[in-house]
Amino acid sequence: MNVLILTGAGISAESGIPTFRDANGLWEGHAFEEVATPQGFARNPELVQEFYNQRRRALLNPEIRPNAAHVALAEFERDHLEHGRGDFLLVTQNIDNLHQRAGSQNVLAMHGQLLQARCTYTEEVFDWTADLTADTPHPEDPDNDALRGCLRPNVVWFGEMPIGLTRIEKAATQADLFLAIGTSGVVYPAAGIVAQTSPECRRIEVNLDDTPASNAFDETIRGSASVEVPKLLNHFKAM
Ligand code: BV8
Repeated sequence: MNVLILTGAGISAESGIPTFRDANGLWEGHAFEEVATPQGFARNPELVQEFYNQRRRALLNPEIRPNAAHVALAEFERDHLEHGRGDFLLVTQNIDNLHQRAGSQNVLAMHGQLLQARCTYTEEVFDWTADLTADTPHPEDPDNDALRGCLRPNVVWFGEMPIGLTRIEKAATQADLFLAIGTSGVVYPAAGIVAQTSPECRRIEVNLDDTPASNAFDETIRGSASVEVPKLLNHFKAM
């Protein structure tokens, strides 16, 4: 049984990371065009850098930890691969590192990662936990003032190409089980992955609310990820 998982901000909500579209969502006070587009970054790099600096600092708070849903996914993946039950790929739209910290191995962060920075000249990617500002020196050429401020968050903004689309499409066409967890099904191409699965694939949506993508699923489970995901994965483990 080949398994493909897609997660969104809802899986990290119970870990204390605000989602995008809930009342106190991340975009609160900011139109996404301002803080999550290349145009917004070109218009006001300080605002955008600070938007991500705040989220990076918050993510590094020791209070923010993987929850039972992240842990259950990592345990299911280990068991699935140890018993040679088929392929497993976890695609996340989230830019936090909670899946990786929970022990998931086959994680594809299709919208990039908050704890990485990318050089706008060379595209080189660096692990990054500090603030990014216009004065941030290039980590490999710190004395070169011409390179100061050349690093941006390694995240995919609106209008930019998400990461790993070919790999995702291949996994979707070969999936026997597709779980979408904690995503509002609004942002493409992530929301279109369910339509790339074959008619034989069992598609299940785990989410608090109905979404525009709900009708594309064979089953919808309404509830909190930290409760519903461990329950659902235990059911499949027993199969
Ligand atoms: C692209 C990184 C082209 C940065 C993000 C018109 C129609 C269709 C598409 C478009 C259009 N106009 C423009 C587009 C394309 C656009 C798009 O989809 N726009 C939308 C708004 C209409 N997409 C893009 O631009 C993408 N790129 O298309 O490129 C291209 C193609 C080829 C070559 C070159 C270019 C890029 C999109 C990526 C943008 N970057 N994030 C950052 O994070 O700051 S998107 C951002 O939204 C996050 O990544 C987030 O993951 C994503 C989606 O949000 P969700 O994860 O779903 O979170 P949300 O809050 O919305 O929902 C949470 C859900 O969880 C809710 O349903 C809630 O009920 C539930 N929940 C809450 N708590 C719990 C829970 N569930 C369970 N348990 C709980 N406890």
